Amino acid sequence: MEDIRNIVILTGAGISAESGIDTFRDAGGLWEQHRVEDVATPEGFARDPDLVLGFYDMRREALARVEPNPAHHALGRLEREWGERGNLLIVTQNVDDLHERGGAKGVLHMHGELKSALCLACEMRCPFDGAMSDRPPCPVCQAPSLRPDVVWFGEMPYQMERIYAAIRKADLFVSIGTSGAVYPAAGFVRDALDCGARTLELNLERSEGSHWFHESRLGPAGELVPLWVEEVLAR
Ligand code: BV8
Repeated sequence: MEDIRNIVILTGAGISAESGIDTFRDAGGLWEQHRVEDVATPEGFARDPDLVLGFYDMRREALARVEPNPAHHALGRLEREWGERGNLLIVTQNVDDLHERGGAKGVLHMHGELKSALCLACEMRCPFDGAMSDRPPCPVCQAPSLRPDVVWFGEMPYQMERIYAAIRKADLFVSIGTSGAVYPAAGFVRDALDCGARTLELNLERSEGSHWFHESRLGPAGELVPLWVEEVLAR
């Protein structure tokens, strides 16, 4: 296999599924319990802020009851041990903190984070845990104007230029636990291909973008990711 120096990894809800966090599109997933339009759009928030704040409070609170799984720990190990061989960037669509709790440090949360708050009054972002439903004051300006610091449909994902710069230099693009249903993340594999990277998918089932991957390995992330990390570190 050709020399691999720069790796970009994209993760989705599937990497946290074995930790007990609902995915979006699997049976019983989050989008079966709530309409996207009602809880993950600016319009939904404007229409019923209590519903949206409660939806994210419930998900934030659930975080305290779950643990990172072997897939999160394996990526933390890969990041620690990849070292001087080249660059490694973990981009996640997930808003949970399981990558960090699994030991990864430089994770790029392109859709924001449950444990971050955005103030609609002063536009500051700050770490946040607890509930927003009771309208706590912004730690910076004290206004009761916090919203979840997550990227809703129709909003621009974070740090896109940094992601594209990493993809342009990537030798290997690995997609883990994502359905390939949401853009712009779902398009990254094509950008990676256009830049000459090898593309690998680790997923429970074939995703919507499977045909863009040189290789797809199907199975639970908790099994596939540690095996893949062993393999890539042993090269
Ligand atoms: C934007 C954050 C532009 C908050 C989320 C028509 C065509 C193309 C695009 C569009 C279109 N109409 C609208 C759009 C744009 C839209 C979009 O893509 N819509 C889709 C539905 C068609 N995208 C946007 O709006 C994005 N913004 O485009 O802005 C712009 C331009 C200029 C100026 C301003 C704006 C913003 C998208 C972000 C939305 N926010 N979430 C929150 O978490 O609540 S999206 C949400 O779904 C998640 O964050 C996640 O990112 C995303 C995808 O979900 P997945 O992570 O893939 O999870 P899913 O359940 O779908 O799949 C799980 C997978 O895991 C499955 O494949 C399953 O098999 C697998 N799995 C399960 N268990 C395991 C497993 N794998 C391994 N092991 C297991 N154990």
